Amino acid sequence: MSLRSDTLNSAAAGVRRPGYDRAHLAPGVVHLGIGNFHRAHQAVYLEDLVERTGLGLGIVGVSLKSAGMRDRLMPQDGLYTLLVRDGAQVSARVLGIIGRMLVGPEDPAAVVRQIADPATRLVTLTVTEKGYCLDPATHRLDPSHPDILADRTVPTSAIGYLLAGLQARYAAGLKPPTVLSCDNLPSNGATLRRALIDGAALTDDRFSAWLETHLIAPSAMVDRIVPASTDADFADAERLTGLADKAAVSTEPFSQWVIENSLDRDLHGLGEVGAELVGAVEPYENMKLRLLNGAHSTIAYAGQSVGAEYVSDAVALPALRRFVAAMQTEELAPTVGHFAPERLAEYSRQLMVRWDNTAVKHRTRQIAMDGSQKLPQRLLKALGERLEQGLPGERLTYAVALWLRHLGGRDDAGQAIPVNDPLSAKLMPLAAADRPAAQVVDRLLDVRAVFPEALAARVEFRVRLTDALERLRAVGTLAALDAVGR
Ligand code: CS2
Repeated sequence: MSLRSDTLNSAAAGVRRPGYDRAHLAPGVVHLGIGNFHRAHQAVYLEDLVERTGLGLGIVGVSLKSAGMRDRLMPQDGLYTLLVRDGAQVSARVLGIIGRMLVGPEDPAAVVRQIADPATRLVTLTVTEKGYCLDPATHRLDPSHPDILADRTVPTSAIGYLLAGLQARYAAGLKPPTVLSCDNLPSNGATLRRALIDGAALTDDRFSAWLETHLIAPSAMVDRIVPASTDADFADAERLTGLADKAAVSTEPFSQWVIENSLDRDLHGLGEVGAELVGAVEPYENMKLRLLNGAHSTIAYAGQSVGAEYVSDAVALPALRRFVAAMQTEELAPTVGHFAPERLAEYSRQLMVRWDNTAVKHRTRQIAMDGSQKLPQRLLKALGERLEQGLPGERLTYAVALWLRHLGGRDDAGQAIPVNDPLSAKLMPLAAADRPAAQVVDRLLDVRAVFPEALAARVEFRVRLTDALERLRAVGTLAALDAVGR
């Protein structure tokens, strides 16, 4: 039997399921970029909020690219199983907060109508770093981005859909909904707001000024490790609930959502279901983007070089584990600020425990994607700050070298590895494994979309980065990392 509204009551006893009447849900939240992360993170908080407050806010999930998620979820009436895995333990819960799904390319106007609908109070986004169509170094909208150009004809990018929906609200004399970025970008709310205002100004100054006055876009830090679903997830969902589920998603026990408290007052209830509402999100973002994501990218590139398929395999390699822990403690934590050193040390320790969770099958290949969009905020900012202050940044330099090596498309054994990056056509030839390291470094550091001028201009950094790349190539990833800082 498959999971559906009319079979839900047959779910195994003890499996938590929607504790509210789904028939009373009305679309109130539009989510752009509906994937596993949204379904294991924001959707859980919203489900809890609805259950607790009776606020009938359902989610309309929007896929901006393919129909896959809709095709799996809608035959199940939007229901899906969330598995929480902690080592050998796994628990299952069925969520029902997603009431509708739209697929952008099939019917762009329907998405625009949904955003424009006065009942839509909140638009959330998980479209990944590249989905914002920004210049990765400056984080300002790139007006020459192919998707932004395509938006002129038909909404294509998340920015394009939002602008079309917001413009319809403007024309109708309505207020905009709150927009809430849930991606790993620094000051993600302010960044999204700026991108929308700049995007509007490309065609209509008055609309842009209206956004400047009315648009509320809180920044938020989101954190939960959510891998792509596997057959084991589908099998476990069925075993635990008694209902077959082709949309099951699995995650870790940890979850965190820190939101700037300018959020819509009705949604303050999120604070009662585990979200933290704070005056300034930036310190939390800094902590997470650097200590978690910066280390994550490092683990991913090193892991890809040595054939470690999952994060838990990679951090089990003593040389890599020591290197990452030392990079967090010695080089990243001191750049975070705001929090007491003990808190940052505890956060880093806790991260290692999360990465050790072998039941969470998080592929290094997945994290290695889109490095050009990730490195600036995850590693380069901290490195630039340290060098600026005359502090050493040797491990961070090695982390950058790991990425350059990755772009060469070969692992330690000389085998081809996949490189998935929107700039790969440009970057891969520059980083080819048979080019001299000094040449790779010179060419890459000239890529202004990734490396800020101030960092690239540091001669000593150039020399050290070249050395690091040479060492990685000469002795292999683990031996090279093991020797750093000893
Ligand atoms: C990861 C993140 O794929 C990646 O780049 O670093 O998705 C990471 O798993 C999340 O930010 C954890 O909250």
